[in-house]
Amino acid sequence: MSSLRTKNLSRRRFIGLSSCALTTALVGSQVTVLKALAKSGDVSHTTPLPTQDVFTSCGMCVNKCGVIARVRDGVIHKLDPNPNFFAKSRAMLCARGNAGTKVVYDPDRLKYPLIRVGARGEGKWRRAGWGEALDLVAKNMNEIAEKYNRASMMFASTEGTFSEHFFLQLAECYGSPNTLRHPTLCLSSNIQGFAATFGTNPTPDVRNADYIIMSGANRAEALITPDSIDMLKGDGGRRKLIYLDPRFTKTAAKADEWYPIKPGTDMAFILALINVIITEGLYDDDFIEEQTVGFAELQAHIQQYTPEWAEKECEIPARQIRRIANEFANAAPKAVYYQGRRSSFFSNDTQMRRAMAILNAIVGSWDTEGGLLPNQKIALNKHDFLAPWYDDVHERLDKGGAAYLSEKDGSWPIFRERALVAEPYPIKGMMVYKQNVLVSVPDRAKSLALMKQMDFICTIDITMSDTAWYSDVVLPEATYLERLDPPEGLAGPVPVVAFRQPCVEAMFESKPNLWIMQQIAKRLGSEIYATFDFSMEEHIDHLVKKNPQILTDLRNKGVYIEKTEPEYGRFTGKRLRTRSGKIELYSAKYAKKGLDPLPVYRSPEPVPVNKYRLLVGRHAYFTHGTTANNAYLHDIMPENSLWLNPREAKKLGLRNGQRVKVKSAVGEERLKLEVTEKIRPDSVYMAHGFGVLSKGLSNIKGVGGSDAALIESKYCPISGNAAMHETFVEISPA
Ligand SMILES: Nc1nc2c(c(=O)[nH]1)N[C@H]1C(S)=C(S)[C@@H](COP(=O)(O)OP(=O)(O)OC[C@H]3O[C@@H](n4cnc5c(=O)[nH]c(N)nc54)[C@H](O)[C@@H]3O)O[C@H]1N2
Ligand SMILES: Nc1nc2c(c(=O)[nH]1)N[C@H]1C(S)=C(S)[C@@H](COP(=O)(O)OP(=O)(O)OC[C@H]3O[C@@H](n4cnc5c(=O)[nH]c(N)nc54)[C@H](O)[C@@H]3O)O[C@H]1N2
Ligand code: SF4
Ligand SMILES: [Mo]
Repeated sequence: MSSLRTKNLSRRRFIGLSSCALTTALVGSQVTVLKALAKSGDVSHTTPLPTQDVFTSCGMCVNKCGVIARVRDGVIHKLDPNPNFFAKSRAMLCARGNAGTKVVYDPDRLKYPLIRVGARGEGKWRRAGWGEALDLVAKNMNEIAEKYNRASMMFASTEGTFSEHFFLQLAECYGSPNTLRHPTLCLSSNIQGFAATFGTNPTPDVRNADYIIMSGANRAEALITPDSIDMLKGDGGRRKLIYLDPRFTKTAAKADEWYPIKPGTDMAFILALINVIITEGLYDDDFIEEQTVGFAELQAHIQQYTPEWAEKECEIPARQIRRIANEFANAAPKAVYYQGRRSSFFSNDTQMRRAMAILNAIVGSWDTEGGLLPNQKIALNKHDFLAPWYDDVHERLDKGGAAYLSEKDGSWPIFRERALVAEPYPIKGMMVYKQNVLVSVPDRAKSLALMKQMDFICTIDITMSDTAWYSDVVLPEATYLERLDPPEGLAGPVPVVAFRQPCVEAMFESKPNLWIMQQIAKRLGSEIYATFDFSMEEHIDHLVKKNPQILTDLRNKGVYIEKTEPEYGRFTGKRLRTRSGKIELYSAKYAKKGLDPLPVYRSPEPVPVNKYRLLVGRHAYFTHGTTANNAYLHDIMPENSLWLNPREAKKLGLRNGQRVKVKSAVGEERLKLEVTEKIRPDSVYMAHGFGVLSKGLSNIKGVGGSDAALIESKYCPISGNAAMHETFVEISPA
């Protein structure tokens, strides 16, 4: 095994082989490619076939697991897990990670810059040269700045590529504060709730915890490494996993106990656990005394939340709540109430996450083996640049829309609401990088309306996503297996640094994001370009300047790691990044803002008669709404269906497999019905990623229904995080 840079295959030969392979790859599988190669005469039968094993990181989801790409004859033959990456990915590649080769050799991938010629969304395109396409982007950006304001250009992006940084740099240098990042569709409430309590969003030490409660975190399907693997470690019955989900998921199947909790009531369950732990004196006295503030206030506040009260809300029996509270406290500090990642469930999500944080704190599950660990990353040298100054730029459009709105991430639902009425100013241009707005932001009709009012839309993607389909210019980025991407520290119980190096030459005319950003910057003027005047190699050298060993290890092992086991007690005697410097059970900061300083329970809106609550969530084969068209994954799951409990199906006279109409206040979709005991009678569920608008996704066009078209736009008023489970739907035969 060796890195790209140390192989003896000459570059000239490598390029020759790969370009031959690549034209063939367009029409068939890798096998066809290899056969064609063998026949083409390019491959000499007297010399052994060239072989390369390239260390890189998976780009199929946020986890960035370590990969060894097996490159044969200039074609990526197979992707294997990198055992050196054990600390983060436990030497695993999931189904999606394995299917990564199909991202490169996908006939549907974007090949050239495209310029729209028909009406928006009509799908009529003209192939353009990079020069022409980039000129058009820069021209429109300049016009919007002149006609309106620099803030009238919005920049939507999602992490997962390591090089989103350059896109954000472009936004900053152009002079727009309006960056719309994925956290408000994902984990903003989590970050907010835990940071308000601990000053950081901690990492659970799942591997060493004896008792884990997971609610709204389906780790066996919604993979987060290393948690997904670590939670499965049963050790002679020592380990207990309690799981709460309105659906019987794969995680439920792996758990010791599963409770089909009533959606939106987790906070009642958690508050009741706190109530039992406090009233029965099961908390960690010394820890609370030394490391927390506000216990007296919590003690008084929690009296009302008895298990008997909670049972009526969450439908988990009071005696089970008492037992679980006792078991949890006895296992502490090796006990975690697992905070999960996506917290775009209900509008009370930040306070629900606060309750989780408080529960962990009162049993001392903090900075200790098997508990919550302060978030840590291996720091790299910062990339500083001097952005041009503009006198007349507006503040964020969504400013003040939520109590703690992130300046960098914004809030998609709030932003779009204001943009649609041009209040306080119009939004006229849209740059999109690796975000699928029409699929990932609830209430698709509103996103379409937003796009309709734009003077200009440019999307940088690897495939013809719905958002690309509705754009004016579409720019093809090289896929993650074709790019050199900068090193990045990944948080975890054991932090690591990962990076990407190209396994094959970028196909067709696709280009890495840094190059695209540089070319746009060049056209926007010398002051902006000055901040981009470096090569990726120079950028990487800069990032590892303080510790060049990082790069050496990345090249030789595919990962940089400083220790193999988690470190505990790092914060002993140190101030936390909260106002008091301690864990804030009672949040004085929230009180001052007029927010509940302790979590106050409010019942979710009841499900109206003849309606169902729509739930969304992951499944193991796809990443968000993005990978359903991947040929390998499509094979495993060709379409989505609507889960409905048999009791309700009978009531509605519907049968398994029939097509149904699902109608919410904002949309209507048709898809197949799946009658299953795996869901509560008051809820329905559908997987994400189907019902696409784009006709450039051959495998899934016209198949299944879109959840984004049905979900109403609601959000948490503290974090601005979207609330995706507050939509009710009616079901009828299609
Ligand atoms: N395979 C795969 N893995 C992924 C991703 C992916 O797209 N595909 N995406 C990654 C990303 S970005 C994220 S944010 C994470 C998301 O990770 P998770 O948040 O764990 O995943 P979800 O499946 O979105 O939601 C979890 C579960 O919550 C349940 N649920 C709904 N309402 C309630 C409720 O009120 N209470 C409780 N207790 N449960 C409820 C749903 O039925 C669902 O099974 O996954 C990451 N991992
Ligand atoms: N209905 C519903 N909506 C949701 C969720 C849900 O469960 N249900 N989950 C929410 C969550 S937790 C999250 S994190 C968000 C995520 O949603 P998004 O932020 O939209 O992210 P993705 O869906 O991962 O990818 C978006 C786009 O990136 C493109 N892409 C993939 N790789 C590359 C690359 O290397 N370069 C470029 N330029 N583009 C690339 C894909 O083709 C896709 O069009 O969705 C949120 N929205
Ligand atoms: S969890 Fe799967 S898709 Fe995500 S980075 Fe790891 S291997 Fe890739
Ligand atoms: Mo997410």
